[in-house]
Amino acid sequence: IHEDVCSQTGVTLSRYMMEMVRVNPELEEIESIFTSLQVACKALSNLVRTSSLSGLTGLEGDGGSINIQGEEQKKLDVIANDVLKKALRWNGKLATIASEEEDEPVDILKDNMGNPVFSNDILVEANGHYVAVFDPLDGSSNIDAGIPVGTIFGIFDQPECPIEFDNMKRSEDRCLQDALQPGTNLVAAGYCLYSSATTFVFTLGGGVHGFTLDERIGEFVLTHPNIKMPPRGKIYSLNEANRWDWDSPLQKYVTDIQQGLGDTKTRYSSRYIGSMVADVHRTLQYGGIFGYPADKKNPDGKLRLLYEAAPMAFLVEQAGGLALTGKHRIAEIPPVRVHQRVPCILGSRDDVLEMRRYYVESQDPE
Ligand code: P6P
Repeated sequence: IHEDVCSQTGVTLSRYMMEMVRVNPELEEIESIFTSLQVACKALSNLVRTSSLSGLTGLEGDGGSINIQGEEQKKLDVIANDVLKKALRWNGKLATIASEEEDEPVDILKDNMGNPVFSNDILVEANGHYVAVFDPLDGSSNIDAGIPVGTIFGIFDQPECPIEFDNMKRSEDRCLQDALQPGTNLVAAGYCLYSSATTFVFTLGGGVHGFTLDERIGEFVLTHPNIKMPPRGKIYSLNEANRWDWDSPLQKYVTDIQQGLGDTKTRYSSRYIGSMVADVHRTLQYGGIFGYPADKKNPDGKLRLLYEAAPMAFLVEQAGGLALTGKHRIAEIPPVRVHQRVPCILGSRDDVLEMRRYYVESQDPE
C-alpha cells in the first residue's frame, strides 16, 4: 500500500480514503466499507453519550428491562450490533459478518428473516466478497460508570473456497469458512474509542492512523498520523486480581518490572481501565504492555481471538509493537470456533520480548 497520501492533520477520513484509493485503486471497496463503518461509529458515539440520559432516551446501559412504554429494552451492545449490521448490509461489499453478539457468522446479504436483501441483479453487481468481524461495543458493562468503551473491527476477503462451495447456496458452512481466518489474513482492522473524544484508529497494512470526530462538522479528522508505538514503555496493564492464577513466568516478570529488576531497571506503574479499546489506545501512544493472559481459571484468557485480539494484534504490529499469547504470535493462530478465547499480551516491542524471555527461559509449556 502506498502511504504517500495526505498526512497533514485536519484532513477528514473521507478525503484520506479517497486519496488512498487514488494511489491504491484496489482499495476502492474497502473505502466504501469504511464509509459505512464511519456512519455506524458516529451513531454509536451518540448512542453511548446519550445512553446515560435514560430519562430522555429510554436507553439503559444494562438494558433487558421494560421501559415506561412497556417496550422490552435491548442491551446497548445488541443495539450497537444492529447499527453495525444495518450499515454494513446496505454497503453491498460484504458477504459475511461475525460478531460477539451473533452466535454464528451471518450471511449479511440476507435479512434477519433469511430473505435476500438485494434483488438478484443488484446482488450480482454488488458482488459482496468481504467479511467483517467485530465486537460492536466492547466493555459495554462499563458504560454506566462513564468508563470509555469501543467498537473493534477486522476486515477479511472471502477465502478461496473448495469447488463444492461454488454450487452451494450461501450456507452456514460457507459463512463459517469465511469468518474462521487467522489475523495474518486481515486486510484492515481498527477500533473506534468512545471516550472524552471519539477516535477512529485503523490500519490497512501500511501503518496506523487515528482520526478524531469533530462534532462541529460531523467528520473524523486526522489527528494521529502514522502512530508508532515507543519500543519501551513504563506501564503494565493487567488485571492483577488474577495474579495468583497466572503461570509462574508471568508472575515473575510482573514482580520484576514492579520492583525495577527488569531490563530497564526502572519501576513500572500500573494502569488498567478494564476496557480493551481504551487500554490498547493508551498503550499504542504511551507504550508499555497490556494483556489478558491465561490463568488457572481461564486457560485461554478472556479476550476473543477473532474480533478482539487478532484485529488489535494487526494494529499493534503495524505500529511497531508485538502481540503474543505469551510465546506465540496471535496473528498466526487459525480460529477453530467463532468465539474462542486466546491469551493476549501486547505492546511495546522490547517490553513484550522481555516478557517472552521469562517463558522461554522457564521452558514453561504454554
Ligand atoms: P476484567 C470488557 O468486558 C473486556 O472484554 C475487555 O474490554 C477488557 O479488557 C476485559 O474484558 C476486562 O476484563 O476481567 O479485567 O474486568
